[in-house]
Amino acid sequence: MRELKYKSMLKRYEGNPLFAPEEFPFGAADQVFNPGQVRTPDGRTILLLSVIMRNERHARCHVAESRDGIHFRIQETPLFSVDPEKPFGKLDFHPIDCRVTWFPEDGCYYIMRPANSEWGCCALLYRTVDFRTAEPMEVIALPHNRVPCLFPEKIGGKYVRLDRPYSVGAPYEKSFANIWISYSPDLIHWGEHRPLLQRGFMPWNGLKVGPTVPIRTEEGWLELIHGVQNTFAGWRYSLGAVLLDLEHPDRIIGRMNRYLLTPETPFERQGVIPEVVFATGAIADIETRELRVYYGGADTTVNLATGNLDEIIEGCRKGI
Ligand code: BMA
Repeated sequence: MRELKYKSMLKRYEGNPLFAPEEFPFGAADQVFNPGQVRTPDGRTILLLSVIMRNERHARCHVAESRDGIHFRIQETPLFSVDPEKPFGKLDFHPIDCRVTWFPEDGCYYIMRPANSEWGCCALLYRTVDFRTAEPMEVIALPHNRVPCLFPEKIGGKYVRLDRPYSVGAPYEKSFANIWISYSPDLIHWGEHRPLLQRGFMPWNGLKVGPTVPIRTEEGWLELIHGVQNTFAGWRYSLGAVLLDLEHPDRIIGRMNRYLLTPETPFERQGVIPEVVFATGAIADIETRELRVYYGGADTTVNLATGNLDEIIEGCRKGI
């Protein structure tokens, strides 16, 4: 591979991709991508892989588990697959892009994810304790909304989430999107919606910005975002970062203008959907200050990039 010219704050793992469809152990897959990600209290890394099998009509989600964050064992039975008989099953024909939040106060993981069907794309909420089964809780966003991300603790006594509702009315390829924040007493009923971050502060996010699961740091909530640029050759997805006030997460206290990661390697530039790096969250080690981002490349592979928390927070604060 040709040497990349610019140093990124996120360093790609030299063994990328971590998951490629050719190596999927349970049949012929075309896409293994966009993983939900979380670290368990006992230090395991859990990924919720978005999987599209060759010649299957619908996607599935398989859980992968690792002790070292590099070598994973994939569970054969999907955590989510399409079954119209299941609760919310008739809304749910494309179970990908899970957002996972470990919520210590409730002693469980919450999974928010898009559910796509002929009814449009709404968002579902699940709860799990073991990633073997997930209990369906509620439909928590109307179409079109595919990106709710839950904060890992209550703030001001309420659950808080970020999401990215679609604009409606524009032609699909021009439909823009911004990040909103909202609150709930019980995870089921959401309100007090407010706009938080607007697209278009740099060309790499000219069309859309969307959230990931926020990470608590001493300096504020570190929030990785995706940004979409509309080019004549199609959409290009990059990753960026903003910092939110710990007690008032509706306040942006820092924002990197540069992207953190943009499609540059063959795994990111070529695949089913070219020019995509896409993350649903990241895993931070507050002690070692390492940030690990498991991200989809070109909607085809799973890759890893690591960075230093302080450097990224500083980047947000300085607005580089
Ligand atoms: C988004 C989502 C992601 C995907 C990205 C690029 O809207 O659908 O699953 O990675 O588009 O195709």
